[in-house]
Amino acid sequence: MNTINKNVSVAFKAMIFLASITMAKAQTTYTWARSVESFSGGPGTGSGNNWNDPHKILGIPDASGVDETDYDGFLSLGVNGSIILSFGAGFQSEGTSAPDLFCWEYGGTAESYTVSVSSDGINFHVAGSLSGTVSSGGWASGGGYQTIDLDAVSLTGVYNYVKIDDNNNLSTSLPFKGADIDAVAVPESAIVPEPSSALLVGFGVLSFLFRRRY
Ligand SMILES: [Ca+2]
Ligand SMILES: [Ca+2]
Ligand SMILES: [Ca+2]
Repeated sequence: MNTINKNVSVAFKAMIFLASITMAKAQTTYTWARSVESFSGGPGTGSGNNWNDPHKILGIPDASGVDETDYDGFLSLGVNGSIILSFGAGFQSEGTSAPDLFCWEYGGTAESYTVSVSSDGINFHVAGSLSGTVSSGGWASGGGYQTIDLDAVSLTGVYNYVKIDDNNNLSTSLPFKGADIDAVAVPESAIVPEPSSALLVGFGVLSFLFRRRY
């Protein structure tokens, strides 16, 4: 292959690579809960099993199984159990009636739970309670999501934490008592961007130019 053809080939491969990154980004709609800040499991989930590991709530919905022999991928909160999650960045409502929080529960009928948000991880504001039939989530079959609109309850700040509290209502049998949460997400567009290092460098250059000129 001569040099020109080789350069064209390299450029073409680079274009394909950049296009694939752009397409992957365009398909990403949600930012998923990234870390467990605290977890207080209620009674009714046993111990040391698949269903009381709080990390099963992180990432994309992946709950699966049909009975106790193969259930996996969700966290059973237990009676009045509680978990606090973060997304690795602040998030805020979009200022419309569009959903701002998405909670995936495993099973066709979500056991009742309350969703709250907080800026500091200490003072939480109730955003709503969820229960009843879930909508198909497009990921794990057998479960689905329900949504919270922060604007409907005038929660328009920047929040860093989501708390989910089981309401001890319609609790299923041992060892799956309490709501069975598979995943929690905010829309990707709700994430409040941190000032990037490139932006900070840009401000530095601008201030240098202004200093020179004036
Ligand atoms: Ca909203
Ligand atoms: Ca349950
Ligand atoms: Ca999961």
